[in-house]
Amino acid sequence: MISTEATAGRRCSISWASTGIFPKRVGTLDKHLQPTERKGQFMNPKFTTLVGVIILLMASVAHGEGIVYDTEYQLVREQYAEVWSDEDAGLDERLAELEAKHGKKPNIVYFMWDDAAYGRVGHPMLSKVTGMDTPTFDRIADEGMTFTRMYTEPSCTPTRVATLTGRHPIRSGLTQVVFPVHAIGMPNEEVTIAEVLKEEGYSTGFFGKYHVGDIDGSYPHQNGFDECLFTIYNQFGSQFFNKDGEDIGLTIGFTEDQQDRLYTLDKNFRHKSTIPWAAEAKAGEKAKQYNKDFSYEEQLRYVEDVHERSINYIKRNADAEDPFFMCYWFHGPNVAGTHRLGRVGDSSIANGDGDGFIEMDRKLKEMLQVLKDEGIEENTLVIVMADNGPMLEVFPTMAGFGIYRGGKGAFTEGGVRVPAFAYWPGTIEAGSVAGDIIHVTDLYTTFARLGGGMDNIPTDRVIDGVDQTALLINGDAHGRRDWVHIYTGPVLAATVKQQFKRHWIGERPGLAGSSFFDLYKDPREEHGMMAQFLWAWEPFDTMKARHLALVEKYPNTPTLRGKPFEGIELIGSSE
Ligand SMILES: [Ca+2]
Repeated sequence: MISTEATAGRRCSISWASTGIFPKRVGTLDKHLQPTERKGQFMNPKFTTLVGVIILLMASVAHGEGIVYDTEYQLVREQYAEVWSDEDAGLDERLAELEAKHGKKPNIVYFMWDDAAYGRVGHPMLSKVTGMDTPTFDRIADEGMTFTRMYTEPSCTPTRVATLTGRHPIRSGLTQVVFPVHAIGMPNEEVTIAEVLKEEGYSTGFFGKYHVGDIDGSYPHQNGFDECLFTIYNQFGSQFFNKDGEDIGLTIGFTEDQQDRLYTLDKNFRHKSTIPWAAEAKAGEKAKQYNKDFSYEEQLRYVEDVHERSINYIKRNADAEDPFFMCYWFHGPNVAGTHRLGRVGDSSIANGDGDGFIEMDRKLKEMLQVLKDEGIEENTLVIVMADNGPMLEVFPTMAGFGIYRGGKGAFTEGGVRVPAFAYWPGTIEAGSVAGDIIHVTDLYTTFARLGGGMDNIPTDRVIDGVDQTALLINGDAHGRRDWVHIYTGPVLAATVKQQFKRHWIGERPGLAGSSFFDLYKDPREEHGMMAQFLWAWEPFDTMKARHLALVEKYPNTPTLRGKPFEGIELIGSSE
């Protein structure tokens, strides 16, 4: 039995773990999960303010002064103030050495793709289970870091907003996936990671699936990106919202062919097929519609063009004086596979999304090769990850693979725990595996730290992302988060703390309910427990209450609505 003191102490003395006296414990940061006399005090806003002031006064906390983190982080940071301060000093030295060596801050390439189950790539033995090989992902895992607990939001738009803003998307009012024509978007007042880095002189590029709004002010070139080719929505528009999509039953009733002729009165119920689903733009200029129409050919042209522009962007910026931040958010592979054009796939599940993964793997390989050829791979952090769990609703176009329960949209692990890797030769330990919890918002704060832009993070709102530079550089068990709140839409659906999880949805009022899970023993969340976790009832309740109390102090922004496609020069349809 390991005492609480010894468990917490592993972070203070790494050598303990290596002696074998204390088996490695992952995810336990907070010494106060179990009830203590301090719990009630944290509910008092005055006390919370006092803690905040104390933290601010501690000169040893050298990073992120003034940032309003979620309460949970404030409490954990207080417990590790000295340890993390020392660790931060070491990290600063390390980063300064790198900067001196390369003559600039690190480039950051953020490669994100759409919808995948944890384990789908980067684990060759599991890849064989689904009948495909993705050697580039395997190589990234071999030569970089695999995150085993990367949490996202449960769907596309929310995750993308979360990572751009460093905040749970409910805080900026964007809790739903944007489809044609919702006419909502990320408020321009949000300060994106591109803006944070731009302020430090970074060049910024966005290529691929953006999907955070269809109204003026929400587009990437209006939110810190210098040059962009971006989708307003997702892949459905180009692939399913057309006659081909209807012929194979993926869409019903979009085209006039399938509309009732006799009783249809309202001609405007269905949107016209001239909706722009992709646009290109430069900062300060008006965006221009990119897609000619809704077709699979247009989708493929887009995927190829995004790739080409990403590669060219890297080449153009490799030798530049300033570092660059590039988002290459792959427009697939879930429904961007090669199967519908009749190409020959390499996977054993040709005609499924396996082909799409293999195509993505090839593109990733090319991109990594360019970083190497340009001589910048040792000064470039590459993050590679999916944005949420698999979209199980379109089986068998997407495989039903998944070791966790649920897919896209679910608050169970299958919805929010995704394949994710970090690659930075010479800096990130090859073949390392992180058991620490990391949330997609953490990338915001971590990128800011690496780019020297912590001071550009706004201090008038809650920031959910915490700096995980220590995890990247010092490795497993150096993470700074042991919790995550999981929203589904605007509802706080579950909370994870350490290896435990509590579902809030389905709770019985007045009783804790069988809603506690031990994710180590029951990763699929199939055995909800109550009696065993009566100790955790109050700590979880308190955790939720203090998270929501901060929302009262810093209210969420209501969903921003506007006129669709304003700010985009439309070219119309070629049909
Ligand atoms: Ca997605």
